[in-house]
Amino acid sequence: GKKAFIFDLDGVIVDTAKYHYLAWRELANQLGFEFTKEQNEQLKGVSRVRSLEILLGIGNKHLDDDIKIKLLHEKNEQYLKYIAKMDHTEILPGIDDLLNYLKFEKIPFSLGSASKNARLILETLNLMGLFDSIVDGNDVSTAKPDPEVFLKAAEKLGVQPQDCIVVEDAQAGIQAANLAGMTSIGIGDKKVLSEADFVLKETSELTIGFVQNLIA
Ligand code: B16
Ligand code: MG
Repeated sequence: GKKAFIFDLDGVIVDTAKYHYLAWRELANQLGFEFTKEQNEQLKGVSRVRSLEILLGIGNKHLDDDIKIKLLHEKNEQYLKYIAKMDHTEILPGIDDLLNYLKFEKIPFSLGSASKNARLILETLNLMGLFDSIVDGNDVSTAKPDPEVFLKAAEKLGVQPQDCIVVEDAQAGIQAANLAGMTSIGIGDKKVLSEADFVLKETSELTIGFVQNLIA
């Protein structure tokens, strides 16, 4: 059948992970504990609510639900301040060329992200119009590794799951793609992303040549 691509946002299209990290670290410091870059790896691809639970676990903090809701709001406000300063130059290497190539070849592609800020980020980067469909944290009831986000994207594109190729930087995202019966490409560490069908170290390796071979 007709092939299609589904792209994760954070860590694939743009490096927003650094801004998530800064905002979560500020929150941790405010609560009186440290939060390292290594610990931040645990939050990649994970929903906002689950991220707070992991963070509070690291700091060994037990808080009431109403305080947690307030902290989630504060973290997002802080994150949005960073996002607002972001521009087109922060799109990860090779991604712009690849999206334009797919567009030219009429190969459809969708976003498949856990982020509730995905649409805002794509607007900021001037990429919104390029995507044939967008499925993000507002559209799903279950988070990765559940395949819902990618299955919804395939449905919106009108393409069978087995014809979809997912590009992901998080282990939970690769698991979701595999559960959806899709081809998975991991961007990052081979050890972390060992379940992926293909692993590339960085987005610059996701070349037009690589894609041509894959869909040939
Ligand atoms: P938000 P992705 C994920 O985006 C991030 O990797 C993860 O760190 C974040 O907690 C999650 O989105 C929710 O983001 O707070 O903006 O709703 O990698 O699935 O594109
Ligand atoms: Mg990601």
